[in-house]
Amino acid sequence: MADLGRRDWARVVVDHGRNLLIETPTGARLQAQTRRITPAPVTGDRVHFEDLGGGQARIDAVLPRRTTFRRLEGRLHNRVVAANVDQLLIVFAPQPAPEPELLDRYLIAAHVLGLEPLLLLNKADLSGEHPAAAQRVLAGYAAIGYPGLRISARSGLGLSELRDHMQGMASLLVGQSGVGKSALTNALIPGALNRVGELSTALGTGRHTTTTTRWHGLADGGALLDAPGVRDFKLWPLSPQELIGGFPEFGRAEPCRFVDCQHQREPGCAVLAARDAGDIPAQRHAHYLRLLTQMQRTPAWQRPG
Ligand SMILES: Nc1nc2c(ncn2[C@@H]2O[C@H](COP(=O)(O)OP(=O)(O)O)[C@@H](O)[C@H]2O)c(=O)[nH]1
Ligand SMILES: [Mg+2]
Ligand SMILES: [Zn+2]
Repeated sequence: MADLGRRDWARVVVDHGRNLLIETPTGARLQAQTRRITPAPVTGDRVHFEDLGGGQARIDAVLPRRTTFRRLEGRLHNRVVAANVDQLLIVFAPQPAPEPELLDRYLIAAHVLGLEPLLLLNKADLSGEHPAAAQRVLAGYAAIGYPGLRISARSGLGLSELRDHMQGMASLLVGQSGVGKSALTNALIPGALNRVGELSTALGTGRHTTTTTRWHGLADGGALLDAPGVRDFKLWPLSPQELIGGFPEFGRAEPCRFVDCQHQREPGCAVLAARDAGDIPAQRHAHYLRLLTQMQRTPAWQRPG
């Protein structure tokens, strides 16, 4: 039997479908084509490759993934956009105004996919009314138990603390457009975007550079991944139990009368009682109900592969 462990492996740092850029443990970067293999390699994957010379390589296999990050595309297509991510850095800002429901969807995804969530309130250098509202959003999540940091890509506030949180981890930046993900990538890794931009141009697929996820390796073995161009983030079909797991404050309410309670309008529901008492944020429960209804309307309510 072939000893796969002794063949060359590399990290996928940019993927454009079947055209990829891979980086070997010694830092060499190669343009790679992939065979028709399953799963198709994505950014963050560790792959086995054959060096074809002249900076070209062919990917033969994808090593087992520790984790994946996905999103729903279209109605049912569950697309893996990055592999081997440890932590989700969920960025929001005073401007554009926070979308708590989007933040909730990212937090649910982190729970279901086994990623550590860290909320980042960027642009904390700004002052005034909008920043106060954003600060309340961060405080609300802190009360539920979600960790968060106030940072500024512009002034550098909080970035050393953020670096501590990133130590040795592969961290994926997510969040709505305009919150400062690119600015943050450049603040944490000066020149990172230019470097990858040049490499992507070399791939001859420059037009994709704004939509693909990129892996920026860090000296301590960790990495920062940014996924520019994602306008929205939709969850794939989840079971009620998976959804509920994304609301840890529900689990802290007293047990409900029915063990399989979905906290909609069941009698003896402790979650509804806690919401009415103000112990569970009404907005979080409303988001939960909306997502539950959406999931139940999905034609094939099944776990996508
Ligand atoms: N005041 C302030 N502006 C910022 C900060 N970070 C980013 N911005 C600005 O916000 C806008 C969007 O930033 P960008 O990095 O492109 O956001 P992205 O769409 O999430 O990648 C730009 O005009 C940035 O200069 C920050 O920490 N403070
Ligand atoms: Mg950007
Ligand atoms: Zn209940």
